[in-house]
Amino acid sequence: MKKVLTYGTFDLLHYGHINLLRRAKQLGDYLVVGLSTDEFNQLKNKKSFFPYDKRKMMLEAIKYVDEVIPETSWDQKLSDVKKHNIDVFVMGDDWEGKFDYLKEYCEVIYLPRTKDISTTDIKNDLSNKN
Ligand code: C2G
Repeated sequence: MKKVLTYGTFDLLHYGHINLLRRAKQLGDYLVVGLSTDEFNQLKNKKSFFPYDKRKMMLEAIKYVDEVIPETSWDQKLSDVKKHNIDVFVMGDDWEGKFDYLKEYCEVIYLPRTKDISTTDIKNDLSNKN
């Protein structure tokens, strides 16, 4: 069984996230998603609209996602790759090159981001409408 791993906040879930998760799953048979906790989001200077448990519930409802684990630190990726026997690590290409250190342990693939959609844009558009 080919296992795939990716990480993210996945707040205000949108089609850019779904495109990423669909393509990630197509690279293997089992997709593990490391979901940023609310505390880790603070380290990422991100304040998500939905708390971790709601974001987790929504991710688990997506047919491409097989397992959701908490992402609590920048440094857990290598141990996650080993612990979960990961074959392929995937991120959107806004992270191009940032995780190449994992190439010794698994395939590392950066997928093109979906254009013209982001959680930040959604928030800005909604606040401008009011
Ligand atoms: N993404 C995408 N296209 C978009 C928006 C997001 O392909 N229009 C991808 C991102 O590249 C990322 C994933 O969807 O691979 C999740 O995006 P975010 O929730 O914004 O994740 P991020 O804050 O980049 O967290 O340790 C890694 C971090 O946790 C990644």
